Amino acid sequence: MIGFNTNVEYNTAMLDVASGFGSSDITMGSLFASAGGWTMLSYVDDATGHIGLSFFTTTPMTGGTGSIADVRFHLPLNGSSGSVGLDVNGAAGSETGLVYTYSDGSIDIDASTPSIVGTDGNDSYYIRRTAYDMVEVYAGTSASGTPIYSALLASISSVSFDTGAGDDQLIVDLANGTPLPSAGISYSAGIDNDSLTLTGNGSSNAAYMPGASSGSGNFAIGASAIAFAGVEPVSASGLSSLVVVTPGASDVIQLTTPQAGKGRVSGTSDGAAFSPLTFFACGEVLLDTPPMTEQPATTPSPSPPEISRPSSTP
Ligand SMILES: [Ca+2]
Ligand SMILES: [Ca+2]
Repeated sequence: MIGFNTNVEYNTAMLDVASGFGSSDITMGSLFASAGGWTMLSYVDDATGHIGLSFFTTTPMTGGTGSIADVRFHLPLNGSSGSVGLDVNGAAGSETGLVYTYSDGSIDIDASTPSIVGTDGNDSYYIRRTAYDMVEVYAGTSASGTPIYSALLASISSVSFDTGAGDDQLIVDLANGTPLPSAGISYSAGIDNDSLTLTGNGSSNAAYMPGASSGSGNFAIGASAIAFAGVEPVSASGLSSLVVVTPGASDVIQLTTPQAGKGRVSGTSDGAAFSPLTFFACGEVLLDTPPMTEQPATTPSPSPPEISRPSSTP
């Protein structure tokens, strides 16, 4: 029997690991997994910041490179940027001819780019700016309960949502102003039927810019944007001005009224379908189908909104 024990001590103010025996955050690393024959036991005490790892095998391995265990650290909500040390230790010396040494490590944390990762099920996230210029993210469809994430808007550069499989939704509330940091919001919605909803208080201007590949694009608000991928229905309401900018040179656009007071833009641009946009309660809606030789005229659209599009073609 060949075996050894390793401990990793970490700072619980800056890192989280799922607690208990066989923690879901600890997996056998590539070296031992590929060598075969190794057994790994793990125990995490997240209250004190202790990871205990035991490895043993009955079959000597010939050698190789890679990890022996992979630990998935999480940042606590509202964690701060900085470097946090990892104290790696274990029994001194060697066992059964196995020679090993330990060295400490560290993790550099960049808290300015928070990433919210969803599940394989249906996830809903709601993001808003507060009256005190904080960004708050809630799990759900409104600002109810405790935020799962919050930070000063000025202290972050971007927010990412990676929602994976399932019918996911992201609601961006502009009621207190834009919650978009300088580098914007990234929304990677994964497979299944995912939605993006923008709600304003009548004062924001926004531009819906579907990308060349279906389900992708940008929703620009002010100098920043929501970059999305894998999104099917998009909806926007309560905007002062909404511009739809198609990516290609040849568009086939349908304008429909799915229900009273709501408009819907769908169609293809250069033959590729773009995610349909449903809109309502917008001051004006412009359809910008480049290339253009003139600026589009604007049409006030109280309710239901009307669409104006450039009358000239290049
Ligand atoms: Ca999804
Ligand atoms: Ca999901």
